[in-house]
Amino acid sequence: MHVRGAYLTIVGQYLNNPYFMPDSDKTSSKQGIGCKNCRDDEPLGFTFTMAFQPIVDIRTREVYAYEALVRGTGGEGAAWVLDQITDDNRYRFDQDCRSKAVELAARLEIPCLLSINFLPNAVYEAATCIRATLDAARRFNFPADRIIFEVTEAEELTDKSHLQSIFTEYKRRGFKTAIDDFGAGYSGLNLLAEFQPDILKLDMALVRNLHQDPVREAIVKGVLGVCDALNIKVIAEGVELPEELRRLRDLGVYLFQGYLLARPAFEALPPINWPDD
Ligand SMILES: [Ca+2]
Repeated sequence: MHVRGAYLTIVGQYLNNPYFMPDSDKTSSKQGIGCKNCRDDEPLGFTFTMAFQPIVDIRTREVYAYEALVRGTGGEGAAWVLDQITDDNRYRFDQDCRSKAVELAARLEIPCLLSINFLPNAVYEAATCIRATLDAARRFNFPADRIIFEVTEAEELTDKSHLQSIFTEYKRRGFKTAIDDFGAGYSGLNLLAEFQPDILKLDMALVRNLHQDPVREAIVKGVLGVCDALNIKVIAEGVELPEELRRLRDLGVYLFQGYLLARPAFEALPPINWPDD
């Protein structure tokens, strides 16, 4: 019986605040929504699309991945899109988000990884909820092993074993997994102790002004040590200042995302401002 009612979404960003994360779903414990809602062909009732923001490897000056972020078709921000979601359309929306991200990634000929966000309490059964993504990957000829699923820890996880089962299933299907916004949420190192993703994204709050902040630097160093020992890649997100990038690079980080490098681009792959040194 599917009673897990939270939703899965591509987590978008406000135009003026690229790192906006929506509040955890207040209706996440609502009962009675299940597989049927995914299968129904009810129209969504609104249209949306995606912007893409690169995650770059400064060692090779190549794009490591593009993160897909929801947008209105008229360029409206993520909040506008998320405001359209109701109990009746959220599963449809979840599935459409995945398909849309994969479709656009294929159309834009993204040659690297594609990163898709989801909220863990949104998936009631990993194997079922993954089917549409696999279908889209097949339909648009986008390899499943080039898809990363980012799960934010900004939402309190009431059931870590559930998240673990989702990640296990995703890995089994060949997807990559990432913990998003690490350091901003509830679980932190406890979450990491439960399972080890392929990738960890350092939250912008840890990145911000790290070059002037010995405390943040010490925390980041510790996290990097843990990730190194566990063979987890680290992405610094929300990088805005060259000094932040330089200090993180000196600490061993080489994957970066943020306004310093590129803003999200509407249905497009933006140019990248590579650091000078
Ligand atoms: Ca994200």
